[in-house]
Amino acid sequence: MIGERCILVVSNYLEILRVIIKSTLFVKSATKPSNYPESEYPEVAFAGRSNVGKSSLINTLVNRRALVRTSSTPGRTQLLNFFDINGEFSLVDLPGYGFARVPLAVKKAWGPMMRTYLEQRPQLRAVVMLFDIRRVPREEDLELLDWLEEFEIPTIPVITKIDKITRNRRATQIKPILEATGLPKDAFTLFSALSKDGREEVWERIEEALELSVS
Ligand SMILES: Nc1nc2c(ncn2[C@@H]2O[C@H](COP(=O)(O)OP(=O)(O)O)[C@@H](O)[C@H]2O)c(=O)[nH]1
Ligand SMILES: [Mg+2]
Repeated sequence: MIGERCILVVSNYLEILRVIIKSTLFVKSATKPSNYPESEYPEVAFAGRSNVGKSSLINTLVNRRALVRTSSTPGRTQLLNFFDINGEFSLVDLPGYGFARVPLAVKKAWGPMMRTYLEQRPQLRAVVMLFDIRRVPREEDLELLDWLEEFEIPTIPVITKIDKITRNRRATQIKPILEATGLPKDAFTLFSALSKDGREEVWERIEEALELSVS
């Protein structure tokens, strides 16, 4: 896509962390709307290429080491995985993309599966979109941003694995991400599952999107 990107970026306007994790539960996996959980809890989904750190981010947010399975052999998950948090809202681990050794049929199914979810999930309040600090965004990343724009879904852009890059090289590493996405630097939260940097800020933005009341 050429030209200005017009994404609804979620702010962290409140800067107060309110959510307390009382319970976490894997609900189910699904590929199509008829299998999505019927709950009407507000929902936030996590998207990005395989191995970018989606599952690690969710585990870090909820303080569980392995609520969501993480993997060093990426590309297997081609399902939407739904998690219930506190019986108040849902987090969804979306299927990754961009792993070379995935059958063509699986690759082809990804686009329609994602578009269908983004279009047909009214309780979806925001998508956390992850970018690896060491990688230049690729076609599917930009395609996803186009869909988020098209369906007017509030977006929380996150740059992950910042622990892999020394502090003084970060600006240089981030530049191609800013250029490819057309988003300003302050649209992104910098995150590390290792150091937990950025955890609070991601939560603040999720809360903003969920409009959670003080509990
Ligand atoms: N150093 C570092 N490694 C990470 C970070 N986030 C994820 N990883 C590692 O990257 C690999 C893929 O992570 P995973 O969460 O499974 O990615 P997913 O495929 O997007 O769900 C795993 O080996 C994780 O331990 C991070 O912030 N820092
Ligand atoms: Mg994963």
